Amino acid sequence: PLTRIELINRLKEALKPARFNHVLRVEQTAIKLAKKYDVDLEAASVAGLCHDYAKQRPDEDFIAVIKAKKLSKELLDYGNAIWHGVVGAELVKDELGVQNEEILDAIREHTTGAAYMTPLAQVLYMADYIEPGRDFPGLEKARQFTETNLGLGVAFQTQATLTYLAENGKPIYPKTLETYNAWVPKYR
Ligand code: DGI
Ligand code: FE
Ligand code: FE
Ligand code: FE
Repeated sequence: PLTRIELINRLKEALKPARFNHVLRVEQTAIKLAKKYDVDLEAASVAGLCHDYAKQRPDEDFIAVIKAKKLSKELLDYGNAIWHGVVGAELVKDELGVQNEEILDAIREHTTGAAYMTPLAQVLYMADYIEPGRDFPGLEKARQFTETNLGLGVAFQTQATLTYLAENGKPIYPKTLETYNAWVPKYR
């Protein structure tokens, strides 16, 4: 496997500076949350660094992977927002050599969440949302909830994201709805 420094060099090549800096902040936030919630720090680092590896790839790359790996055809109805995690994890595996399936699942789920998420996947989902470069209404609440209870943070983000998608008439990926049903009623 690549060392952290080697991974960072690969990410620097793959991403624009703003996205690269986001990835470094997500890594540090994920490590901080991992310490608090007793998650493997090395896994949190790799997941944080690699989660947006594929974000700047052209649509054709994702479509090629969906076909080559026979991933669900319903994926073709979506776009980069969904593909860069779900399909991007395959590129992280094949191009960066990350083999740990728990890390790959955390990357797959980092945008949509999932009904069942490991503590690592929850840490990545929240680190991406609350990293220090973010700025949106509700961010301070999201940070406080995440400090209080990781699941409460997951529920808060999921409710906010679904509300945003619905208010703006955006397509909702079925897994995003499953995440909502699994997490939001439980924490209200
Ligand atoms: O890649 P990042 O910008 O760091 O963050 P992300 O991967 O969490 O992406 C967040 C975006 O993804 C946000 O604008 C909402 C969007 N998103 C999340 N769930 C869905 C979705 N977009 C669509 N169309 N459908 C979803 O279910
Ligand atoms: Fe992302
Ligand atoms: Fe996110
Ligand atoms: Fe991100």
